[in-house]
Amino acid sequence: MRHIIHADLDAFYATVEQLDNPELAGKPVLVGGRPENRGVVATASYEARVFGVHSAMPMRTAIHRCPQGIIVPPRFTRYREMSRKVMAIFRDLTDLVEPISMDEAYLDVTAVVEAGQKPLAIAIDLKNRIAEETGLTLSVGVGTCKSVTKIGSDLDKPDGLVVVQPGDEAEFLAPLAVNKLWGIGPKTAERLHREGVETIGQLAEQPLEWFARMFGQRAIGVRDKAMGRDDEPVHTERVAKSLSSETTFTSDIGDAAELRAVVERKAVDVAHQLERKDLKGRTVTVKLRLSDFTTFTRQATLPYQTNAEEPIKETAWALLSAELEPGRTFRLLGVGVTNFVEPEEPEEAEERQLPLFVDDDDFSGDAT
Ligand code: TTP
Ligand code: MG
Repeated sequence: MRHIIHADLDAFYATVEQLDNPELAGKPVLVGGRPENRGVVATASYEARVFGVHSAMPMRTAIHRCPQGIIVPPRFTRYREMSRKVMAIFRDLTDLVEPISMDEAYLDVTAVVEAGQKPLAIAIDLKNRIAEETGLTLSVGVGTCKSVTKIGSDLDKPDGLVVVQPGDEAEFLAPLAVNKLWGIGPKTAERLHREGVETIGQLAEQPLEWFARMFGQRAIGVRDKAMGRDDEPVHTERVAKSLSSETTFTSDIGDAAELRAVVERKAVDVAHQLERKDLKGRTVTVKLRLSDFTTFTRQATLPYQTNAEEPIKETAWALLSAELEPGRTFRLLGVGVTNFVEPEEPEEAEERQLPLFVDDDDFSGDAT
C-alpha cells in the first residue's frame, strides 16, 4: 500500500503578493492583466473570492463584482522562486515528488510512514514547515492513491487538511459531486446527470456494461477511480512531453481570418499551460483535420526555447497559412508545443509579456 500526499498552495500568486507587500495582507487581491487591456484574473486572494471572483475570469467582471479589489500584475520570476523553495521542502521529506504545476505536487511518503510516522503527523509537519519557511499556506490531501488525495486537498481549502484512511476511499468519495472526479469535465458531468447520476457514489454503483456504454475505453479506469481505486504511482520524471490545445468546430471553417483567430486562441492557451507548468518548448506543431477527415500535422522548430504567446502564435499561423487553399475547409485545429527544456534561470523572464488576456469563447480546449 502506498501513502500519498497531494499538496497545493492556497491562492498562490496572490499570497506571494500579500507576503511581499504587507499592505495587501487581508485585502482582496486580484493578480492578472489590466481590465482595459482585456486582462483576466490569474488568481484572487480568498478575501476577493467571497465576492465570486475566480481564476480565468475577465478582470472587468472581477472588478465589477469586487470594486475594492486591488489589481496586481503577475511576477512570474518571483512565483517560480517561491515554487522552488516549496518543492525543495517537499523533496526534503521524500525523493518521490511529482510537481504538477508551480504550486502543486504529489508526494509519495510510503517510506516515511513505514519508518514509523503517522500520515496525519507528516502532513501537519509539512504544512507547518511551509508556513514557517515561506509564509505560504498549503492545503493537503492524504491517502493511499493520487486521485483521492487530489480531491482531498481541494475540499477544505484554504489551509486544508483532509486525511482519508486506508479502506475509507469509496465512502469518502461517495457523497461528492461527479465533477470532482479526475477526468469528468462539465460535458461528461452533464451526460451523467441526464442518467440520474449526481454523486461519485451513484456512479460507482452502476454496472460495468453501463460504464462501457458511457465511457468506452475509459470505462474500467473511471469505474476504479469512482470506487477510490487508483494505482498510478508518483512519477518523479516530468511526464509531459508535449502540451496542446485543440478544438473541433461545429461546422467546418475555411475563412482565413476565422482560422487565424482560432489558431491564436489555441496558441495563447498553450502558452498559458507552459507558463503554469514552468516549461518552455522549441517546437510548435499545428494539427489539422480537413472536412474529409484527413488529419495531419505540420511543425517548426524555433531557434530558442519559449513559452511566450507571440512566437507560438506567429509560428502556428505561419504553419497553418501555408495549408490554406481555396475551397479547403477544416474541422479541427490544434496547436501544440514540444521539445521541452528545463526553464532558464530567472532574469530573462521579466521581459515576457503577460500571458493574461481574455478569451471570448471556450478557453479550455482539449488539453492533451
Ligand atoms: P491554483 O492552485 O489552481 O489556484 P490558487 O493556488 O491560486 O488557489 P487555490 O489553490 O487556493 O484554489 O493555481 C495556482 C496558480 O496558477 C495561481 O495562483 C495562478 C495560476 N493560475 C492561472 O494563472 N490561471 C488559471 O486559470 C489558474 C487556475 C491558475
Ligand atoms: Mg493552488
